[in-house]
Amino acid sequence: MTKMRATKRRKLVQAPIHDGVLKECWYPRKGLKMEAASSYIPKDNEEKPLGEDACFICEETQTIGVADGVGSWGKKGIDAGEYATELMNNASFSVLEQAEEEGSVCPLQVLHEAYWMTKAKGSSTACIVTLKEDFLHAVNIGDSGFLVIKKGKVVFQSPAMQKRFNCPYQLGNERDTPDSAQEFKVDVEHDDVLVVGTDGLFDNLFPHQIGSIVHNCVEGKLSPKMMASLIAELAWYHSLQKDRSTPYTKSAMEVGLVQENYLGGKYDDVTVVVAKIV
Ligand SMILES: [Mn+2]
Repeated sequence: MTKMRATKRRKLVQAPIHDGVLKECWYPRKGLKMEAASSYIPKDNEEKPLGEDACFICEETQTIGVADGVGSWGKKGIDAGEYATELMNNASFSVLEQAEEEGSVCPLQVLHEAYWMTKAKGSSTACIVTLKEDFLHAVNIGDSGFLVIKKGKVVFQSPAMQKRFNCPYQLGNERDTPDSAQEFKVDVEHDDVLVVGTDGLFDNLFPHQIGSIVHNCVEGKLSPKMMASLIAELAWYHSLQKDRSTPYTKSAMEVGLVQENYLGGKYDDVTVVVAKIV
């Protein structure tokens, strides 16, 4: 991936039209870019070595997507990982097409197009984030999602969309459509960090834990690739533990599914994408 230097120069931009006259003016734009990298740790399964998550990073259009095929399709002999992979392939295709034809990317439109193009059987959660005009524009359906971290503090977290415990909203055959998705617009600045992931991340690490790893990594000047790997490895490690409080067991306790003091992680595929705003 080509790294882009931050630019603090003032740019000539078009001001809004007043009285029908298009005026030009100077004002400071942040000129932000994302430097992104991913890490994926699929569950150990010889029959399904690629797991059920999928993701893409499109540097040209400053867009990231993650998806998590819903595992219960396995009971019907369907590998929902194929749905998630096709959905993300179609999303990356749609992102490039939109950028070329319209000059920018609309995540909700990408999700609609990817959904209609995807023919595999199964269903999947999905989260697509793009950086545009110094804002993150995002769309999310289900329990994948994203965090924005500023100086080690989580300043934004997309909410998980679940119908009930461990049953996310999902795109797919006989399931939900992109009309159920939530849209977000989040202001970002130089040095903020975006973390996008599947529930294998968010069920095993609390947001403040992700924030503090990111903070330490930024202090240590680690690359987005190193940050993504460290976060994914810690989430995976917690997923195997039986004596640790995790978001997964905390939620299970809150809905009364398990007794108090129930501990442990949720063993799952873990996808993490980290983007440094530069
Ligand atoms: Mn998952």
